[in-house]
Amino acid sequence: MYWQKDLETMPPEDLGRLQVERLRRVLKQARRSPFYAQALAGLDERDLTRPEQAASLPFTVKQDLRDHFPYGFLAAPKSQVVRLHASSGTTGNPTAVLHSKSDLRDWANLLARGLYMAGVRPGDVLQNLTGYGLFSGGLGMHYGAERLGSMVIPAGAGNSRRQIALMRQFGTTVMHIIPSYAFRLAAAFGQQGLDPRGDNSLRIAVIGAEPHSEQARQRIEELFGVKAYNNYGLSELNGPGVAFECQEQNGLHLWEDAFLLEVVDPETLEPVPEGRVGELVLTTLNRKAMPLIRYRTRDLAAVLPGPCPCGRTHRRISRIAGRSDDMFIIKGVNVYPMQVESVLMGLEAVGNNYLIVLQGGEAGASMTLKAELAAGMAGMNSEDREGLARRIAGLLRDEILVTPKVELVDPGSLPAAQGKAERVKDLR
Ligand code: DLL
Repeated sequence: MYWQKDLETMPPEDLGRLQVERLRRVLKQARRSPFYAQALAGLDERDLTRPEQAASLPFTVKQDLRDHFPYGFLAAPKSQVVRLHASSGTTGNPTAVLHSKSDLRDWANLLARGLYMAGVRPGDVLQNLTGYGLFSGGLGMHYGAERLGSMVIPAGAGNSRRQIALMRQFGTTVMHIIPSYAFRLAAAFGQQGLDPRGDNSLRIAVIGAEPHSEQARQRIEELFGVKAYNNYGLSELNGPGVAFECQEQNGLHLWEDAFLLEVVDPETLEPVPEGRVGELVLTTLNRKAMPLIRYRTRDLAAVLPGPCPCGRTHRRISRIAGRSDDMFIIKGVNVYPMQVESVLMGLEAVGNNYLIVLQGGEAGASMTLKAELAAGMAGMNSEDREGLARRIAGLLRDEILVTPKVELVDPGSLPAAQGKAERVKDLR
């Protein structure tokens, strides 16, 4: 049932002690980098005796990584670096993340742990449908699944026809996939006259890399007849496998022997209590080449209270409610795309792709929601379309306090991204 029982079920006090030990070690290591030599000058890590005292350390933000690109965070001799990944950011310098051999070993092990927790076993055939290359989802998941001992098909992103062929030829039982692509893949099964539920051997989907609602997860489970497990991470902190859902599907266990977890109010930077949504702040506890101390992820989630029936003691976080960068303000109201998505995906007649368009103009800002109809609904007459659009506008007004203009379009007519879906187009 467990990949590493001792670590996964470690009593919280022991886990705390392990964290302090590792925190001291990683602070010492971090100060070998040019950035932390300055940022942590004068620190004596032996003063830290409890994990909570990490709150006295300075934060690290993405801009620091950009400003000290490419080697300013390197804390080990360059000859020990064996891999580079980069974050998928679209603006400015990319952020380079450097890994040593032991970093890669630790990362693969964490992923094997998560996959095993979700029910993946040696003998499974895992098709990895995320991009290989600088993106961490490809190679990261690849080595984790190999470490576990499953057979990996390094299919990479896109080319649904070939994906489906591979799945059917090799009897794929597990797929690693970005949620928005899972919907397109299901549609591609249909276009070939195949049933995504019946015409493959899939049992498990591991989904992550972009925010998605609980409703989207349920749709993926139904479409493919699988269990879908959420897997969270970001390249700065390895990539996939920072937190992973167990078979209870009640939040994601964040691996606290590898990351020190804090949740802060993104405005005041003060800690928020358990159960309240805030920004995840993470410290790497094991990294050698590029330790990060109190890294502000920009991702919003809450620590969930109470123990998990699976027996693992590592605290659970809620699914990511959104990134603080994704939030948009319209008519004075803060809105996250996930709020819109959960309304849309709760309606059977609505499909899986949508786009929020924000426009300025003399009459003030406006929000238009373009949503695809569900596959069987393309023939819906205009009167019914208008009725459904009005209903969606009403549900959204209740959820986000703003009434958008809703346009229902035919299935497959909105642009589909190659990698992560873009949900908001801000033309203001
Ligand atoms: O997306 C790492 C990854 C790959 C995770 C494959 C899971 C599966 P980046 O490209 O650096 O790394 O993007 C990281 O994606 O800060 C979140 O905003 C978002 N994200 C990642 N996983 C989830 C998830 C990879 N499960 C950024 N739910 C993060 C919601 C997620 N958002």
